[in-house]
Amino acid sequence: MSLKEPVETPSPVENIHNVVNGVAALKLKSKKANKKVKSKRRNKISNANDSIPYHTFNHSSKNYLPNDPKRIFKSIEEVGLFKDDQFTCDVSQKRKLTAMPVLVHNASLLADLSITDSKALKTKFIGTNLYDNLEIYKAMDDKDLDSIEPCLKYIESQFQCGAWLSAFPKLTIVSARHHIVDIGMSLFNSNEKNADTTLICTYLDNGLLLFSQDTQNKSFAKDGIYSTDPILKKICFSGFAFEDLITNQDGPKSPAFSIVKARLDDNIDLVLRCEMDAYNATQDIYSELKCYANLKMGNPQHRKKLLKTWLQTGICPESDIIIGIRNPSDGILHDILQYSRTNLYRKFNSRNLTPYNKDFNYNSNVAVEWLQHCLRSICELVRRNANPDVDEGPRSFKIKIDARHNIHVKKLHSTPVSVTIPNFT
Ligand SMILES: [Mn+2]
Repeated sequence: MSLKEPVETPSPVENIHNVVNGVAALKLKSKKANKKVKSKRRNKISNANDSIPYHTFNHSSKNYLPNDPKRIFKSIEEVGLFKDDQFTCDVSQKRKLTAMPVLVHNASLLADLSITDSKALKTKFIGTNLYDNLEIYKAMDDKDLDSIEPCLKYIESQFQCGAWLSAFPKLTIVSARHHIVDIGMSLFNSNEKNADTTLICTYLDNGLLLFSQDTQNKSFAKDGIYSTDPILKKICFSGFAFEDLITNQDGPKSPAFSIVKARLDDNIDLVLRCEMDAYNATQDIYSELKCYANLKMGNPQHRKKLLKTWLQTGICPESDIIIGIRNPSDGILHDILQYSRTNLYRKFNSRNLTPYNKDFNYNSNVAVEWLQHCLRSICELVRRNANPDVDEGPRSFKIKIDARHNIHVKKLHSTPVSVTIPNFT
């Protein structure tokens, strides 16, 4: 069953504009030319090359909550690790123990323990003040945050040994994970002031499609650790303090990444850079670490937060989720909760919760369907506008997912200077 949200119709002004143009053209052209104009006009109305309207999005009901929601990708495989400018295809357990922050032993055992047993393991951490010494933490700068260099290193290694095969219309999206998460979350934005999600996509003739941030979008870089609000900043940096508390790392702390190759369908692959918080050596999986105030599922914003975490952990190698619960006013750690992805899903998409009547009830299945729709639409819009037969060199497009969830493409005159073009192509 498909329960649809109201369908957006094209704005009447646009239609009238097209009709007026058409009528003007009809008056001026001979009888023979009329036919051509008419069919051209029809094309323009029904099949604009530069956008994909929201009503083409087919999705399941927002109240459909299966035991296990859909998977995002057909397949996903970890293909490399990256830290301190070093890339390696070695993803063995041994390598992860040196390259990644490693979850402290007690925390790595939480998954298998009863509530009583886990309480004993947690006591060492409970009561820590996560707001102490926050001045030692520093956020990644914009460039590092968005860098796809680790992905390009992997692709280059495949090119060199002849293992990289790609041909139009097949595209390979190359991106930092956060863009994929943001695209997926763009459906659930009814409470946001700037509800447009924008992105720069750069098409290369070898079928790579590089995603990068749109630095013109004013909403970018103003939230979280980039906020100028001191209280908000404190709350965000306490996440770093929680990471430090329950992980160990060889040498100075620097971001560690897992590189994954995923397949959406026969025409779209992805190579993604995922920053990993911790490697759980007991389970041989990763752990995504979060630090939140007490979670209340009656609060829609909390459900949204967990949906985002659930989506994020579906776009990387297998991960569970460990949440530090702190008191927002004094930063004291109260509890540590461990969830598998499935258990997290069952918490915020529980059938026992009163459905939220906006934002698709933060439904995970709909989120997966939306993300797939967006990735396919972006690739389709680029294919329509890239002119693959002409070797034009890299060409960049601005993608916009607007507040009404229509997806638009605009070809840019040149590739922004911030976009790194690989030199092995
Ligand atoms: Mn995290």
